[in-house]
Amino acid sequence: MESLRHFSLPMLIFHNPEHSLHAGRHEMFRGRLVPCHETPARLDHVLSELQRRPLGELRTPGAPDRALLERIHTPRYLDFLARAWQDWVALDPAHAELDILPSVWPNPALRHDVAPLNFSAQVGLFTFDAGSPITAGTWSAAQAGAACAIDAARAVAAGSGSPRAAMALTRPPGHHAGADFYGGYCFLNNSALAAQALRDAGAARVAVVDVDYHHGNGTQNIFYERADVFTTSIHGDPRTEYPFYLGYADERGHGAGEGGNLNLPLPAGTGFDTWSAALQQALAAVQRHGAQALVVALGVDTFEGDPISRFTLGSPDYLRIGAALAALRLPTVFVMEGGYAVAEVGVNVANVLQGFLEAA
Ligand code: Q9C
Ligand code: ZN
Repeated sequence: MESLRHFSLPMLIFHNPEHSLHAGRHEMFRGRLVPCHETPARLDHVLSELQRRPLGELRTPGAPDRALLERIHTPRYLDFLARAWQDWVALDPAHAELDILPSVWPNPALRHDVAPLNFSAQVGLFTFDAGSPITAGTWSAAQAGAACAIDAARAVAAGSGSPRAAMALTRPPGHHAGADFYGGYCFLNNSALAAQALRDAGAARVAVVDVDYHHGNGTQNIFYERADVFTTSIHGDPRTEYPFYLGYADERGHGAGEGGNLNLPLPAGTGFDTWSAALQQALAAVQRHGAQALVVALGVDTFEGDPISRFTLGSPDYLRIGAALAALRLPTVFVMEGGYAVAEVGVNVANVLQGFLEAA
């Protein structure tokens, strides 16, 4: 740790003290319910690695800011998440032992503008997959996670003397969640909330760089028509990789947001050399956009050992990712997203932070 001593300002790490309240049992996969990949143990491994390797000061978040939540998500969606569990158990007390999963969805030929009264129909209205169970503690965990993202953003935005970087160390993740839908294990879009908090704190232009293996469809969707938040994502080619229906290179933003989104899809099997060339492209675009602050949607499911992903990055590569991000010299908020090689998630996340701090 000799090399870390010269940091004048520590990184602040806001960790979600309620994350383990969200613990789904099963996700649907090829006709069966299989154990969830997105587990509380993931975050426990990061916390224990940060105990071993002190890269920042751990903090717990304050209360979630409902007004800010409503700048990213719709009130009808937030209200659904807030009461979903009680509505589910009210249908049948035996439901208390079961997760909420959808069984019916409105495809584009059906109506999305009216919220049905039937509970299962509501669930399908607000999600796009059957892999993201809602449990008794999902809403509490998601809100505390959103508070981590907001507090991390406000910490780096606080002005001179504030640290140049902070992290929201949280689960469930967020980048697949849109203004009024959940999916991909995500409920509240923590990265989008961090970007909005940075905007509200005075950064005229903010960039979100999404390095998770999966395309950040929720974040792209939220900012697609806005000029003030540039979004870029490096991810598995959606022709073969989740979330399949978004993430192509021709999606460049719309209206005022035209040119404000850059997708860099890469084929399954991609290794670090090709991946880091894509990162350089993404970072050059961030600079061209004139961003004054950066949000990193930090998934480490690009790791070679990840059970549901197909890039081949090794643990030392995450040090170089951190250093590349630090070269932008921007106030930076890291937001924890995916990564399912549970035992290695801690080392890989800590490597990004260490690489960033050593280059800072
Ligand atoms: N059998 C994030 O990394 N399902 N979400 C994959 C696996 C969805 C990943 C199917 C993967 C979502 C935040
Ligand atoms: Zn992912």
